Amino acid sequence: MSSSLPRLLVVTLGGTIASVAAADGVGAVPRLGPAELLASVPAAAGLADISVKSFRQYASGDLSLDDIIELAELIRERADELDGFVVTQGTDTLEETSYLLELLLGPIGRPVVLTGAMRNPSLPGADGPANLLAAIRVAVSPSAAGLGPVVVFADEVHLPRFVRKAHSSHVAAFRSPHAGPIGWVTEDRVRIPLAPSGYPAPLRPARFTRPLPTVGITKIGLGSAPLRPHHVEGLDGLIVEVFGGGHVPSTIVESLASVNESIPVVMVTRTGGGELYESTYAFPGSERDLLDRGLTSGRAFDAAKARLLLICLLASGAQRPDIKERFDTAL
Ligand code: DAS
Repeated sequence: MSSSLPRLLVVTLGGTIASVAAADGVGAVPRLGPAELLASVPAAAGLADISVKSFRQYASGDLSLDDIIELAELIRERADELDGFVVTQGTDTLEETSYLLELLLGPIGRPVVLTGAMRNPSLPGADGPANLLAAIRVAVSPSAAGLGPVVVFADEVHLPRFVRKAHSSHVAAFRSPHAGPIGWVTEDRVRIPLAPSGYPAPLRPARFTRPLPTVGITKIGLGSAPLRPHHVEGLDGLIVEVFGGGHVPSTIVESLASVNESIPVVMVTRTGGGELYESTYAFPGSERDLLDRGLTSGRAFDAAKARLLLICLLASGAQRPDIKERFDTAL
């Protein structure tokens, strides 16, 4: 007899949520598969007809862009036969994998929910089971169906374009500067009262140039020296984390402008929040100066997400005006 429950695919990629003590007993390594993760949340069986896929077994820093591109294809291929997807992985790169999935999938009419854990299953107060159960609740909730991928963590629902891992060890490590969480889970109730005003057209990896472009990130600090050619050797694009609303020491402006002549340079604020200015200051090294010299404003993006967006745009063959336009409109 076929079940009337929503059909859900749980895809596991490793991370703390799947980690157990290493062979020598020191530290934890990803080893648990989906069946073991689901065994920690018996209530899930009453919520969905769950199938599983062990996709990767990595610390999340070892996931590649191609891993996530392949995951996006898997989700796209199976979207017709399933009602939702849950992806479990390490938290270190969750803010990036979720955003890459948002860029590649957009809202595909099926919830795609990413989660993980800050404490592995052997630690007191392990948060994996609670996060997994909350993620499953969101993935079977009609309120998530019209959205693109979301991150569910510590009972909050976050949009990938905003979410950041903002603490190295707290269980509530994820925050969304600018927007805050768009929803929450309380007991068995999923509430998503906020939704983005739109999604740009999904990017098509089938059309990406290979190998994928290489985009670096440079953070400007007090007294930073001008960039030299070897700093950008081999790069196809550069993200520069600048002071405040869009400022750098006046001594490095020429070097940034010169790098921007050969590869696109996108600036983002190093403050962790807020959008760059465009017409507030006019001193050498100000946002106005840098924009006049052709640098692209990363608007309110953080460096990690700006890097992913620039990689995808360059891989799609985007030229400078397209890149500027996408950064201007992507949030
Ligand atoms: N920081 C660990 C985690 O939270 C490791 C990883 O990201 O895989 O899962």
